[in-house]
Amino acid sequence: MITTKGISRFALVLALSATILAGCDSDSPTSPNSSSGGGIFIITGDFNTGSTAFLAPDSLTADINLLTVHGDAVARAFDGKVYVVNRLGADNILVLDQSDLRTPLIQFSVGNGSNPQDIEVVSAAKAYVTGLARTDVAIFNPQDGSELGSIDLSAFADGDGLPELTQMAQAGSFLYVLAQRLENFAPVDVSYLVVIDTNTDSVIDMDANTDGVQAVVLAAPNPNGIVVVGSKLIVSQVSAFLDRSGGIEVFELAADGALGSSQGLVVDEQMLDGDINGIAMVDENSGFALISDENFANFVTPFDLATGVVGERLSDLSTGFIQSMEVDGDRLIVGDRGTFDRPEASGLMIFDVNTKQVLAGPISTGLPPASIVILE
Ligand SMILES: [Ca+2]
Ligand SMILES: [Ca+2]
Repeated sequence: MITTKGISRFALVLALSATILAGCDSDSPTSPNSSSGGGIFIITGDFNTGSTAFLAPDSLTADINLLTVHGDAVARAFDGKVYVVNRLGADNILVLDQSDLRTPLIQFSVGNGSNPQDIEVVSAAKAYVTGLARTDVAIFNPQDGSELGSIDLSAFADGDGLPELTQMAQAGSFLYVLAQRLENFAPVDVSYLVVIDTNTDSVIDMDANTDGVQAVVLAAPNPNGIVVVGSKLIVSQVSAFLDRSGGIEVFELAADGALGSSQGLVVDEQMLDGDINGIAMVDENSGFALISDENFANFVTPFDLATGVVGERLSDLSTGFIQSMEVDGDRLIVGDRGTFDRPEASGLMIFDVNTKQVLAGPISTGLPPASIVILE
């Protein structure tokens, strides 16, 4: 459904884009409502109450308040299903079919108090789950919620006994797990990238010259984003807040997904002019970083890993808290939560990844947007 509002904005954007692109040999301009796939699922919330919303591929108006979820939740999507990770206090995973986002297929516990952080689904009947209060990567069957096994990572814990296992990514048969290693939310010393062989569900030793099984030491501590794209594995690392010593580390990946060498911090927090809170990648070089400054104002900054060049901050954002952003084809979808003075700025902001210009938004999600997933 294209609304009247959508058509007028579409026409305006076409006119603007035509002006911008005049004289250059670029692709046709991106439409604000040209999703590459099955639409966008959004977790919304005000930290007390959580809900969900959906933006259809051909729409600029979201369907809101589809289903009540935990007030602190994130979503992932795999193979036609949406997985809602209900974090501390709920400690469960809710599974939806993307064809019916109002009716859960199953909701299963991942351990009381486990504070789940991420789920990585490798097949219909096998998923890996991390939790801040667990020292292992748990293996669940997301079809019936049964726990199939566990990969012990307690050897990678810091002094408080917990390794703070958070986000994961898969490449080939390899599972990459971030171990933040924090005490009271601050990095202790180094953080790790733990590599797991999903065929054997065992940790791969990344240092053959040292006794025991080692993980990879990240270039800076406190990782908060991991993306596999093309032949690269890319990790954002915030280090300590306000210290400007984090950045974006790039690893080469072999054709089978095995980890190659690190290029170190290709883009750092000095260049980004703030603390990095996450990344979204367009391709293996071009991406966007979520940045907060010394006043906790939030920004989105484009970068290029091939050249190391950091671009101008995107305009039209409120400077309010941004928890999530994702690339959808030629569009960047940013979840702007608005500011205290401008709560009406809350919603999805849509940008053209090539021109960096705003295409549409804010598109209201009911409660402010907290976690965005692109459906295939
Ligand atoms: Ca710890
Ligand atoms: Ca920092």
